[in-house]
Amino acid sequence: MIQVALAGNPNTGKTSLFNNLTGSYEYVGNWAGVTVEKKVGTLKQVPGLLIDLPGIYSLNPVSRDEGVATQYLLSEKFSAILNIVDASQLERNLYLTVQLLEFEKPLLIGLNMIDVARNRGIQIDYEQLSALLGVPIQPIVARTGDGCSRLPLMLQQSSEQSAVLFRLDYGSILEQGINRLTELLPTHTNLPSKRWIALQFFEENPIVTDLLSGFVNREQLLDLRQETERLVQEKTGARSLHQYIRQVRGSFISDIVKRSVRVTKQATYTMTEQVDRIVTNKFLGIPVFLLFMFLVFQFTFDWAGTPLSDLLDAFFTGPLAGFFEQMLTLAGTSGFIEALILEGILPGVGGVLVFVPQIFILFLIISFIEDSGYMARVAMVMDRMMEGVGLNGKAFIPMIIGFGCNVPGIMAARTIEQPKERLITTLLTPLMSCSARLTVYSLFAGALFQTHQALVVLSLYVIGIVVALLLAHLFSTYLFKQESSIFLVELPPYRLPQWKTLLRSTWEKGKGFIKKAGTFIFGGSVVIWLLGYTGPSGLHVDINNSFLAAIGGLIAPWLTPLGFGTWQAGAALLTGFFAKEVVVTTMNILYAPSAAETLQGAVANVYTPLQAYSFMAFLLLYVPCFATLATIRKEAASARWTWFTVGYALFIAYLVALVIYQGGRLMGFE
Ligand SMILES: Nc1nc2c(ncn2[C@@H]2O[C@H](COP(=O)(O)OP(=O)(O)OP(=O)(O)O)[C@@H](O)[C@H]2O)c(=O)[nH]1
Ligand SMILES: [Mg+2]
Repeated sequence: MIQVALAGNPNTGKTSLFNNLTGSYEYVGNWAGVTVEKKVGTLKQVPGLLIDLPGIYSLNPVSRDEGVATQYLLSEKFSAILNIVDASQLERNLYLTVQLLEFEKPLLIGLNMIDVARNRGIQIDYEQLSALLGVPIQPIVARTGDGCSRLPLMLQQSSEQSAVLFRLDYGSILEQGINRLTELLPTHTNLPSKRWIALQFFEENPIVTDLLSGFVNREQLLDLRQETERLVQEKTGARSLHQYIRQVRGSFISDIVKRSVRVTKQATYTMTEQVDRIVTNKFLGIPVFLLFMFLVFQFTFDWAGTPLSDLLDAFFTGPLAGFFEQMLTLAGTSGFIEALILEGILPGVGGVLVFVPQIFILFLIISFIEDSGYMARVAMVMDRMMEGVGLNGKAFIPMIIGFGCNVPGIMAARTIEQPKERLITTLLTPLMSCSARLTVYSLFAGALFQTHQALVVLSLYVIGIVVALLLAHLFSTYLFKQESSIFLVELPPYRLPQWKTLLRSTWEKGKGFIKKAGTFIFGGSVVIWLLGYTGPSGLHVDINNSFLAAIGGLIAPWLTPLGFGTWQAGAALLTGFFAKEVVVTTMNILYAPSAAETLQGAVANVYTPLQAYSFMAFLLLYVPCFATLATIRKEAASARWTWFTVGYALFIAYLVALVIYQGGRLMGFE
């Protein structure tokens, strides 16, 4: 069985190919840094595993996700490397290829994006290139699958052969240094190529340096590096050893490119350039983004989402409930079971499922942002504002992904280079309004703000962003020592996403929501209903004397200053800790809308618009859900920071809701 590692620069189509060859679906998007963990898949055509890795520019890692790739190559057993190279940016991509060749494992190049290269008039002589590098090359279009079907067999062949010997001449001084270092290395270890290790060490690759200090005296190592660097500087005038090595590789590569590539027409990026002139404009950038978001909500609510959702609701509460009622009567079930199903499970699960249209529309639009190339632009546009608060534009990418679900958002923070900025982003991404919270907004906005739904919801998203930025400023000033920041984001060319990819990506995000409804929310409905049905005084009590009322009543007084000091609100918020949609489930069971009335009607009777807005703001900011906290715990590797998140979130939520409600009353709203 073969085991092949996929390696290549970011955003070159590795995951697209992985999905194609393994039949799985992993996250694909048009910006650098989509994949942040290694993913293993089973090859369809030949027995073997394919391992998708985060994209890297070099084996010398800068950020945490890049470290994953280098670490994998160093510590895992695999039979070959499949190096994905972007044909439209050959010269830059080959820099990594050279380092992979030096690694001396069987290597195969998948030359991807040849469709893009062709459009730009880039003609590559594959055979010549393959001969110059000494490895097989297969041209492919990973997005459509063209040329990909030959890869598995080629991989199998490569895996059986030994690696070709690749020797780039680094000049006598460095070669001497390399020899001296390799002599220091023990012979019987499962280390990769010694030459590779030596070169990476001279380049100051931290992972390799750590690895080496397990075998060789650290001081001896550093002395050797210093001496070699000094000699190289004297002889060549290079600034550093690192720069010198880059230079040698660079001139080798440009020579190869000169001999195998012909550009037949002048590059024209007119479409991308014209769009960028507006979208990334210094003054227009942020307004354009806000307008885009506004249209998103207009679409999600007024134009498509809510009408569809109303239809679903009518179906659930009408024909479906009727059908269940008849079936239960026919089966002659007890009153208890009947109540459990008709007043607990059906409204509990159905009440959340009716929001499927809104959520899927939102996911469709997020997928569009991801796959079109707009994502990196938003990061760039936001960079100046983010820098003002001690982060950089890249931190905005996790936040946008967080609009879908906070969990992948937090994972995306791995691509941020500075540890401090990464941690702050991890801690603040939960303030982004995720799709689960959208169900609650839909409920309240539909009940109390019918004419301005999109605007009200947009304002909540903006509150989340603004609070996150303010806190980022606070945290980076008072909690962490300052570190200098670099902002490197690549602007990929815009690509019109394919429908197939978009729908697939939407479904992959949305299916979790449906699954949750069938499992977690289903179970939650049963528990919540039981807690509302039973009480300290016995079975089947009035709901106001139930356990649920007792539990909710404990925190209700605390909520009174915020405008929603009822036990129902208290109970709903408590259950929301498990998943934010469960708030809707709880309300559906608690307010038990009758046939003549919808839940929205019931809510409109209990809340004023001001109270509703305060409630939504509180729900947006208070404790992250359980899954999000677990992710923070893992990514920040600290229980303390996890508790810190719970603490600051509760505090800020209380403060903001208080200001909204009390301020609103002072201004004469009710
Ligand atoms: N035109 C064209 N687009 C492609 C091709 N292969 C991939 N893409 C697109 O390129 C973008 C990046 O694809 P991914 O598969 O996510 O790239 P990746 O190498 O896994 O990226 P990272 O995980 O960030 O390192 C997506 O928008 C793909 O649809 C191709 O052959 N031609
Ligand atoms: Mg990827």
